[in-house]
Amino acid sequence: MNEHRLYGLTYSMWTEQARWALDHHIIRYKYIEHIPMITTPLLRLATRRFTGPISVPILVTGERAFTDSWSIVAYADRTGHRQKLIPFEKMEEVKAWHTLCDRAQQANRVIATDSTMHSEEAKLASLPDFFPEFTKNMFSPLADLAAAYLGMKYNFRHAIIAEEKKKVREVLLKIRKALDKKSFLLGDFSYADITAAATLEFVSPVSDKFLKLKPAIREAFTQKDLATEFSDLIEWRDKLYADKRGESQAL
Ligand SMILES: N[C@@H](CCC(=O)N[C@@H](CS)C(=O)NCC(=O)O)C(=O)O
Repeated sequence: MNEHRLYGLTYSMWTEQARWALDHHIIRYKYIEHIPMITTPLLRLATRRFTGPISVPILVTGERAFTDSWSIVAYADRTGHRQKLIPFEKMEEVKAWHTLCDRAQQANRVIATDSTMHSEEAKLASLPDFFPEFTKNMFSPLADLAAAYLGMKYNFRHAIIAEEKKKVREVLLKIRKALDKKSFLLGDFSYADITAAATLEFVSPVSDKFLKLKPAIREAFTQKDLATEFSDLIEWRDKLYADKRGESQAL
């Protein structure tokens, strides 16, 4: 079988949900970390898409490139032999959760980028590791540039944080209501649970055991108000990880 390559951003909610699906189905892949602005040409080469927007996660198999998390999860389900994450009879429902959580994830990205930009330590921690530690202070403006780039690319330069928080909160309320103290959103474990759990990464990041974050980034990604209000969901997410996440190939 051809080697699979997954391009991603370790800390990204979209990358995490794609990785979880591949790991669930025990599909082996080589993981390649994307660095916004810098490695975009690599993504274009790998996908042969030379124009238009491009983002990670991207899964490249021998013949094809899957360029968003939903299509990667669907591919994992078609290829793997373990319990389906998008069961055929629940496809519409699972897709609706993907779309809903995507809205909260986009809002979370705005909030996390803003709080990173307000913390000198988080800005330095967000710089790629190939910059030696002692040079990072010098390159701190690059973090501002990266934030401006993401703001332009994903159209959130003029976003209002309180509005974005409201969007996240609405989605979390829906997750709480649908869970209603159950273990899974749709009766059995499915991708709906994965995308909801990934959304919570930018409310209160999961243990380093599953997704390694530098302390300053962990702090910047934590929304203390929502983490407190939705501590029941964080508890649910932690249990889901403990029971279902298994070993990640990308750590
Ligand atoms: N709809 C896409 C969303 C992916 C996305 O927004 N990726 C962002 C994560 S922050 C990204 O690639 N950012 C880095 C860049 O644009 O270079 C999916 O489901 O995979």
